Amino acid sequence: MIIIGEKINGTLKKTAQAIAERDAAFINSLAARQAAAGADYIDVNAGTGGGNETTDLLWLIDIVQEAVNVPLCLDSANPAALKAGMAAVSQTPMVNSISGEARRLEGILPLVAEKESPVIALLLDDAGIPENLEGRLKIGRLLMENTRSAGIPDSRVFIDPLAMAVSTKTEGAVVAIDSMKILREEYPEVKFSVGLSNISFGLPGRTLINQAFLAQLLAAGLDAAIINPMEQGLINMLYATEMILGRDRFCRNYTTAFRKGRIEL
Ligand code: THG
Repeated sequence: MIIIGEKINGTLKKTAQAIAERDAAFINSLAARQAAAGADYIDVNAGTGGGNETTDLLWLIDIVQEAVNVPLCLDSANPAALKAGMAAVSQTPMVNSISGEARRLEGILPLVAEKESPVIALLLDDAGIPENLEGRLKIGRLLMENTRSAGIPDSRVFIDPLAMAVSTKTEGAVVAIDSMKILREEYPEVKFSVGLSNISFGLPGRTLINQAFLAQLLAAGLDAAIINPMEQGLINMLYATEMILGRDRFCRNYTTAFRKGRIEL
């Protein structure tokens, strides 16, 4: 599974402060620690509070690219910021994200097609996040129609089913998992990604909930997740579950991770 490190996010208080103060050491350390913990991509989200998102994003990109040799996941709803970011990166980034919102389809999809970037596609539209399964599926199908007509191969699209916090939506996880299962049948080449930790918002013992959800998502064929790669229990669960699901020949990944201290109990 592709690990996208979530910690450089301007909606988090400490990161927002570091961006505002241009505290390069703080950002550098977050990037380095996530890469060392196994992040395949580093998510960079400049947030929208206070500063200029495009300027802030470009600053973050520079710092992260100096710190690590890992591609970026450019996290913004703003087509102009994403365009500037895509021109500034040294390795093909993941674009996070398009959705069924007209502004994003029009502004971001052509950039993704041109640069041949993988892209995350959120199951929401101008009316928001649909609560029920049918609403999610409808947006998924619309998104696939759009990516296909833009010439983007299905295999470069990561659908994000958007799990709502289970504390407020009893079936938040189930709706996400079911939409994955159905869209996977309809579009066998398409990939799936989630922002994992939203599921546990507002509840105690969050890592336990994140881990239980991750195991179910992997069983349903999850390909990527935006997570905190320093959350040790989650990494443990990832290796064990991939092995249990028959995706780890001779248990090589699991045993190697154990030997190298990547898995730790
Ligand atoms: N899908 C996609 N992109 C996303 C999300 C998604 N990007 C943003 C977000 N969701 C994923 N990123 C984060 C980054 C940090 C945290 C959670 C998600 C985080 N949260 C703690 C919390 O919620 O309590 C800490 C908050 C704090 O420190 O203030 O750390 O779903 N495509």
